[in-house]
Amino acid sequence: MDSFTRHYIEGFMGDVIARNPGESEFHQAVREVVESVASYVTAYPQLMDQKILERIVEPERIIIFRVPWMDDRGEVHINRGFRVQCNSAIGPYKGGLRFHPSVNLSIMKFLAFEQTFKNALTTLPMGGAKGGSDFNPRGKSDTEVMRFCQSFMTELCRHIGPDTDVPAGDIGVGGREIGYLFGQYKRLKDEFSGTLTGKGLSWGGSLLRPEATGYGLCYFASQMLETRGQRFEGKKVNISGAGNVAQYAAQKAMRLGAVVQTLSDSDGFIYDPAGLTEEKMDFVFELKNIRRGRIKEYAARFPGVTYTPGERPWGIPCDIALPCATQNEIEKADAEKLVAGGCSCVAEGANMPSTPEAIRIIQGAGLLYSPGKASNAGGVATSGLEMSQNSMRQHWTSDEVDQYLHRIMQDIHATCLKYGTGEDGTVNYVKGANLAGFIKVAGAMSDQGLV
Ligand code: NDP
Ligand code: 2IT
Repeated sequence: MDSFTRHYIEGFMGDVIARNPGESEFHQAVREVVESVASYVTAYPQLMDQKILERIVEPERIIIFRVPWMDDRGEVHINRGFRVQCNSAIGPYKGGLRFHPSVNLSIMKFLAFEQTFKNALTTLPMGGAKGGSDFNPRGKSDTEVMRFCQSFMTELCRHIGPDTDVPAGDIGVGGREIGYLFGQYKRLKDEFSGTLTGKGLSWGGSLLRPEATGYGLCYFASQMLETRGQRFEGKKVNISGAGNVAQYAAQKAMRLGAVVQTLSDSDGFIYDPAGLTEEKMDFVFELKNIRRGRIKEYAARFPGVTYTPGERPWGIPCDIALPCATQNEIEKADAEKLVAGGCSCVAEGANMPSTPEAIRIIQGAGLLYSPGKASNAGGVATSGLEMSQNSMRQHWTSDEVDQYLHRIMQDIHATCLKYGTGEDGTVNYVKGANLAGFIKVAGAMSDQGLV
């Protein structure tokens, strides 16, 4: 990189940090994109003149609101709700809702920013947004979750709609929460529309949406492995998380013949050297989605499995790592352990699970590495397919949706190769994903004038 471009990046980041003080996750996400696209931007004077990059890092709209609700004992609680509508250049705002105590403006803005580029990669017409609340669903009853969702939607419904902004799930928001949110939206707006995705199958949901992020991740990782003549079969796979993305990544990897050795939650991880089976997967689905228990119960249920509290699974030697829990869950020391353990591929299911230092180590050691915005895009892509089905008043078969999902993940992979292959033939998936997403969004913004 020449010194002019380096200077441009540091000047740009200095302004972003000054305008958005303390928002470390947002700075991290922006820096990664700016480093990927700076040479392109500085080569096109019209992009500089139109301040496209300066506009992309300023969300179009941010809504922050009070969410009061009452627990089962009659005590009143106040949470904070967010919706960050980052960019609508290529379609209505689209992105998930996260309910987790760590939620703050920085996390919402980084996720909405990442979503903008991810959605551009899907080939479908969707802008980027994210929302959520610092509400902690853990330990809450169904009725408490319902009251919270109803209060949250009472405000959010003013800002969303099938052609405006279409939320979906993310951490802490699954089928149960989407049901309560949809019910309240429909009641307040008197409208049965596709305003949320991840809906139940009998009320407008798409087959395969629950599976889509994890399955899409494995389809993408298969393509990455194929560039080196490898496949999942017989490989040892470490997965973090035990939620929606982790569960279906584990199921697909297992069905592709891999030995899935680990799952985790925020309390610790399980290591099963024999690997997951269909029977063990059924146990995990029931444990996490019905009983809402903790992953340590897996170790108590099956022989030969160990549970390690307070640690992540990256120290167990593996061939493929699929981080599927949360941001910054692979730090420098974790990346060093993965490399030392013989790992040859890291494909991200979560959003920004690797720190910049970790990415440098993983890429520096020559591992295959894909950023979440490319490899986890199957979830939002299938949300896009749910929107299409809702608009057409149709319901596609599982095979039809799976074929679309396969094709979209293949297209995203091909796009990463097109924009990310260096002169020496190595592929930088980060650069490929960021540059391709940026070029699409920037072109649309340029066409639409100064808005
Ligand atoms: P879930 O709520 O279903 O599961 C989240 C899992 O990650 C749980 O096992 C949870 O453990 C763990 N986790 C959450 N926060 C932390 C933390 N701070 N430290 C350690 N573990 C944590 O969420 P999803 O599976 O939907 O989402 C997982 C990741 O995938 C997120 O980064 C999300 O943004 C991303 N993603 C999700 C998509 C989707 O369609 N759902 C699409 C694309 C990306 P615990 O129970 O202890 O909290
Ligand atoms: O991060 C993500 O892509 C999601 N949580 C899914 C968003 C969606 O609209 O399906």
